[in-house]
Amino acid sequence: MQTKQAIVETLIECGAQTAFTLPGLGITWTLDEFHKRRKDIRVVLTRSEQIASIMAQVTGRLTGRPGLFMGQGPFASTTGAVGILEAHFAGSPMVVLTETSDYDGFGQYGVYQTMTGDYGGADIRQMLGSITKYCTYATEPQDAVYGIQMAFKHASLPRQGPAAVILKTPIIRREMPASPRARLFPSSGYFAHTRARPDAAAVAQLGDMLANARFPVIVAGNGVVAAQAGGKLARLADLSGAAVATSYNAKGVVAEDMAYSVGMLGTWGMAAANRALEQADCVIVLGASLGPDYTRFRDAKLIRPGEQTLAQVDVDPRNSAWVYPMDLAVQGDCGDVIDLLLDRGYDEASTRARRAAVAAIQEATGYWTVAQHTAAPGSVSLSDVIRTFERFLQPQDLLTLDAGSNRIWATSQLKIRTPGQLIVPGGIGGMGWGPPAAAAAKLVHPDKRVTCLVGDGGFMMTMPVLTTCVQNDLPIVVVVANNSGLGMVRDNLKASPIAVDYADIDFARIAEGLGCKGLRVDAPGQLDDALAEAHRSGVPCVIDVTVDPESSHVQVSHY
Ligand SMILES: Cc1ncc(C[n+]2csc(CCOP(=O)(O)OP(=O)(O)O)c2C)c(N)n1
Ligand SMILES: [Mg+2]
Repeated sequence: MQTKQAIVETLIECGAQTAFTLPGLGITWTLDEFHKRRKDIRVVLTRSEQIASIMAQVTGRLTGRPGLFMGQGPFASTTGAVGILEAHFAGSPMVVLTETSDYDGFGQYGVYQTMTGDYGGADIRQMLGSITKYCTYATEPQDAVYGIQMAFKHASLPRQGPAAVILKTPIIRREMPASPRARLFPSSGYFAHTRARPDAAAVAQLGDMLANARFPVIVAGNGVVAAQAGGKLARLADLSGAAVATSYNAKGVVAEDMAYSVGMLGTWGMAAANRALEQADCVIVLGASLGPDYTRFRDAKLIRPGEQTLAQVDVDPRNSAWVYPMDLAVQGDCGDVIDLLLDRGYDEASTRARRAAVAAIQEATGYWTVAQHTAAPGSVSLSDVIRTFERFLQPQDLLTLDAGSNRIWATSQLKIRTPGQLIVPGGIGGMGWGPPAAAAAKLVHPDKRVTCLVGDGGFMMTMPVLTTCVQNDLPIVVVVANNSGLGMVRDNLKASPIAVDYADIDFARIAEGLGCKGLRVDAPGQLDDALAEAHRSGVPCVIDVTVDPESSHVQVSHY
């Protein structure tokens, strides 16, 4: 057996169902083996490594199992770094399979494509080593098999993230040794794992904190998403009356139209969430890192060590009491901790008082309304776009976001009524993430309607994903908030705009050329019909929405 066959067998054994790739050199050498096993593992051809890596990351995020990205060394580690880095920051399980591109061992002899780390070349191990949680370099055939097994193991264990296997290219076509001294074993035994249970006494103390506080606020993060514990959290909030605020990654982990919800924190979140933290005497952080993006760079008014009672739960003890000192830090899976918290009683009178406090905050901050902004004739405002989404989104929908002003209008104004419906680039927030994310979401959930909201800038980066959607029958709908430029940067530059304006582009016509349906919207109210028509069409569709450049994220940023 050649190594390439063992590689494909091992990937299948490790549970990989789909490989996203744009192949080259060593990866090309493996493809005939994928062809033989095409009933057991699907290979999705993308139009760039960037798109492949994002699709793999989102597959990991949505399934909880590593998404697989394969690409040739120089490109997987550069163009493809976008999705890997997002997985690294957002804790998405993902495996990267790549190679050194040194052909039949010419790493020392020249500089074309060489990624071995030899003189004149580049060191892919260093490049990927800094953006993955596990990175191995397989220089022998058996290392390739064991490396893949370990990559799936590391990517899957908390805190989940990307793991890379770099193959020294010549081994891919070499024979597997019949009985290597470093013996190989079947994959499944390497995934043996039982979760560490949280300490019952510590959770009892946490329960006392929650029960005895005047106004407790729970901050839910990615850990609640990863533990799929949104439903339990909703029950706990119902029972205890605690307000639930979320990080950016966890926006919508509980329905944002519930009485206990105050939405997402931060400058680009909801005023109600920030106000709730200001008023809290107790903050319980569940699986959230408390990163600067949603704590407003440790805003002194929000989380106040010494003044509020603070507790943090995380699967990784290094991530508790990281950004702020805590009164209590509990190691454990958020779902397990919430289970224990649900087991105790909460005083009904204080639950009622807390609910009234949340309602007062919602009322005072205009939680139930979308900010108004009227557009110039012939265009729509981002306020109009978000209002349409409030009407449009049903339980069968998934929505992916991208970057820019359009995203900030969504995170700060749109209430997600179906838990888990929103899929965001909460790691690095790269432009161009939303369209491949939507394509991957449709692959994972073919029964759902999938829509992406993206700016014209972001869409131009990954527009070719639509051709993969056509090829694989993935009828996603992309709503392009087209303000002819990098709106967010333009708004920040204010009076001295430079390097922010694009010429007008007709994305509906481009869509037709790519084999999709294209629609145009240039007046408020038209988007409702366009969304309905696009989703009825059953083919990938682009809705080019002329957005008033005056419609800015500054209008909805909180303090
Ligand atoms: C890949 C990448 N490059 C640069 C940035 C920095 N950035 C954030 S928003 C933005 C402008 C986005 O423009 P567009 O997608 O058209 O959205 P708009 O702000 O116009 O709604 C830029 C350049 C980024 N987030 N990602
Ligand atoms: Mg734009």
